[in-house]
Amino acid sequence: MADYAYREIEKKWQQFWKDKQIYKVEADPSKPKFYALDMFPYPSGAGLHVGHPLGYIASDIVSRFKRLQGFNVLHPIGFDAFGLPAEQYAIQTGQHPALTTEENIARYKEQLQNIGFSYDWSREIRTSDPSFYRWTQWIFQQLFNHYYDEEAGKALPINQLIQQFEQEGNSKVNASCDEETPAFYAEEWKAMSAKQQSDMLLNYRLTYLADAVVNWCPALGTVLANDEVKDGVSERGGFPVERKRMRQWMMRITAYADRLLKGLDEIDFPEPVKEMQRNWIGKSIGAELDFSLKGHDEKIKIFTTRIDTIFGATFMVLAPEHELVAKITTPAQKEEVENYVEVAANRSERERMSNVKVVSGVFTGSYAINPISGEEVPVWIADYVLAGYGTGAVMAVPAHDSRDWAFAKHFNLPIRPVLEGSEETEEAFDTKNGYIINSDFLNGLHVKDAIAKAIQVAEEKGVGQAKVNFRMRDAVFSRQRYWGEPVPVYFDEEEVPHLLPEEDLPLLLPEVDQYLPTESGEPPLGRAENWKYKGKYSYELSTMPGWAGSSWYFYRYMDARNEEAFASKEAIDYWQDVDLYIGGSEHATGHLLYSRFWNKFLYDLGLVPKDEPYKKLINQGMIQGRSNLVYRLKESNTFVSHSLKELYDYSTLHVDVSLVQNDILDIEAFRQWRPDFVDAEFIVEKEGAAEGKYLCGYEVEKMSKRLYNVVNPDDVIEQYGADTLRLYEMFLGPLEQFKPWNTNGIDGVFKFLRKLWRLFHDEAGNFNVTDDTPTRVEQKIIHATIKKAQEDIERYSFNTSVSSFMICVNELTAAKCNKREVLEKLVLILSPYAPHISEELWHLLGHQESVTRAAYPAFDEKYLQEDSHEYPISINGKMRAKMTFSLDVPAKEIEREVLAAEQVQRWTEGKTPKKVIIVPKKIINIVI
Ligand code: ANZ
Repeated sequence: MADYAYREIEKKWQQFWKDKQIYKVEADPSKPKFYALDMFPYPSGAGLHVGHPLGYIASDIVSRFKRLQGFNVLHPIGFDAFGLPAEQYAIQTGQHPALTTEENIARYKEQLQNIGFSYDWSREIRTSDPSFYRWTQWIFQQLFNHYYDEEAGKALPINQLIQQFEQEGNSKVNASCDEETPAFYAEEWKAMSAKQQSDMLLNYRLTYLADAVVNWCPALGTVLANDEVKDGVSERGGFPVERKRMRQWMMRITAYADRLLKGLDEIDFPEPVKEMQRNWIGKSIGAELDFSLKGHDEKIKIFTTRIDTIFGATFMVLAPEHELVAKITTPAQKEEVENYVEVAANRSERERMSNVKVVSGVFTGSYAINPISGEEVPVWIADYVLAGYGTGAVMAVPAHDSRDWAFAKHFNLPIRPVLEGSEETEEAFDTKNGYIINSDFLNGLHVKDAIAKAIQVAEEKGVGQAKVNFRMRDAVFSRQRYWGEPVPVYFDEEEVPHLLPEEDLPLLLPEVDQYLPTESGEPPLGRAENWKYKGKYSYELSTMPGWAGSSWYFYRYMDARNEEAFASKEAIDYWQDVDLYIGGSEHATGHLLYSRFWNKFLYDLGLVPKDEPYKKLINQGMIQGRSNLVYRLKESNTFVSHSLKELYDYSTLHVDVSLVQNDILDIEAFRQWRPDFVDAEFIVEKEGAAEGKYLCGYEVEKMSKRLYNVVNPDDVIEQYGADTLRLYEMFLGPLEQFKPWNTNGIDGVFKFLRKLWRLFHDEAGNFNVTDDTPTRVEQKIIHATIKKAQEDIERYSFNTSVSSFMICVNELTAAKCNKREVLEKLVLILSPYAPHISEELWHLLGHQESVTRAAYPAFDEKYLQEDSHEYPISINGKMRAKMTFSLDVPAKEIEREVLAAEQVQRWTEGKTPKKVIIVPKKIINIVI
């Protein structure tokens, strides 16, 4: 083989790996394990672009490196195969989403295989496969069958709770449950009907049915989770989202809020992801206080983080949705209040929170009584108070809260400062670090002590207590869509939900005639004919959300074909957890919170060994597109080149990047591109390097079909090979950074591989490697590179490794080194990055086994040591000279030679120095 024939080489070894099942892995207790996981892709119709494999390449490098280091590496891939796009396509074309999904997966697989990933394909999973979603349904059932016991600090079987209800009611139960859950005695429990008992238990189950205000997206015909809604529109498709009250399956993730928060301290996640999760969970420590109402029996419960400011509470505000609003509104205020409530109902929480500058609200006509000071204060409603947070009611302290301040100013309500130094301020004085004034028994106390004191008094009076609040809400789990996991539940005549017996799982997704809601507004599953449990009971008609399967999929890879369990105990005991997880930062609060929650639940049940599923997370940055632009003269079909465009009146168009090389447009290809360009004319460059050519402009933006800047990895592989693609993606810059796909540098990487190839071949192209002993210089080159490459991988710095490989090959080329001892090591350390060429060279070097089965070479410090050092010589603190000494020269000898040297004597002028200090391998100091 004369030249570096990457096409043949890559095809050959991909086939070899497949035939020999090189990447198949089994649990092997004699070896340490390493689990490297990629966030599995949703197989979209567009296929992969060069941005998608970035993280996959990085995790593949780590996997290959760990294998060479003797680890047993689990490195699987699969497909997050349920989802909206396939279903939208089904609605438009009638094609079954399963078919679309199958086609898309086939394309993804081919593209992934072309890149030479070391995946164990025998463990491939698809969340839409009944053998997989059977276990998603099974986990759902376990959630239904458990409640969260605060005392035990973990999930326990619901049967234990039922027993307790039977024996002593729920007064001693300390469990996560709906706030409105009433207290009852054992007798009352026993007297309840089956339906009543079922409803009561729903207040405790970890997955439950409830009426919830949800994000309803009419265009998609479904409910969306908070993290699927961005700025009031659906994340997918950008359709408007409304607030609506609906009966939904919910996940009681709030039961795990505290553990989800604490767990963050133990895992190695990027700080921004941790911060986003902390904010999402939103733990806030404060107090609840009951204000009684003048003329009513009901009390208003408020949540405050600043009970120390209780003497500054000059009015109260309820959320417009608060249940007491209708009751306490006086006849005179009724009309105004009702109008206000109606308008507020149509504004999303986000809008209400972000639009704080527009102050609005209405007085209810009622007064409440401050339970600590006894003062009477007016009760208002305003939409800056959210129904879903805390208790949906606040005591307003305008002197110290900016929203309350704005409200008081607008409606001319009293403002009473209760913190030292706040009397004169022209805005809310918001500090947690000061002393209390104007507050009776709290006067003179520091905020912290005042909080403690006020809580103590409230408790003594029986009007309040300390309270921890979380911003996080329980997660809506229903989707009114077709292409998702069916919920394994049926309803009896009294609408009591029952789980399907385990032996009836999986509950298969039924066939329907159309993927649309029914006439009566039921989800698409309502169209399935004769779809009843035992021929008579209705199934749940909503399906699970996209995050169901991805909340536990990483366990399935451990034992992907098991039919008895989601994975065997042995497999889970061996693989334990994910050592390295690589994926996009867009999953920071969705998938990464939900899967941590499910994991903690499985941990509570003793089914998995670790409380946290992922040890380390890396977010790969996005590869942006580098778009090319052409400039068309207004109302003509003439295009003007980039540097001349300012002389004309033009409009800018995106041109497909495949028609452009190094920003030079292929004019003929452009004319063929679209019919209206067939007779396009061009005003070309008049001078410079691009003289006579049409020079395009460029812009860095999101990679997208619409902008014609999508680069398909298949094309890059065709032109340069997969090894070049892999190296190049890493070479682009640090893994976590956003960076444009700029093909201008790819030639350099390709040339590097050809140069590497030539190290092993003579001029005539014959393989030519000798068994001669390497020189010290050659040893130093290779050992320094081994050291650097290993350290780089260990800190996930892949771009710097690639440059050190380049330097190494340049230096070995300059040294004309073709020695086996050196080149073998080079092949090994390069093999995680460029596995195909490495496998080829490894075999050319005479090995029969795959390079992936070899061992990572150790670097030997002895070659890295310098044998001499150039000492700077400082005389009375000034750098005066430099002298080089071999490292084996004793200090006494160095001193003698230095003092005798002419360049030193010039400064010592014959005097005997007071001191000579020699810091080995650093510096020589002389003091005269
Ligand atoms: C009195 C007070 C005085 C407050 C003061 C703040 C400053 P975080 O930290 O986010 O939990 N609040 C309570 N429930 C609310 C709701 N449903 N909608 C809007 N605001 C609500 O904030 C808790 C604080 O936010 C509470 O403490 C309450 O105002 C307000 F100088 O009570 B505070």
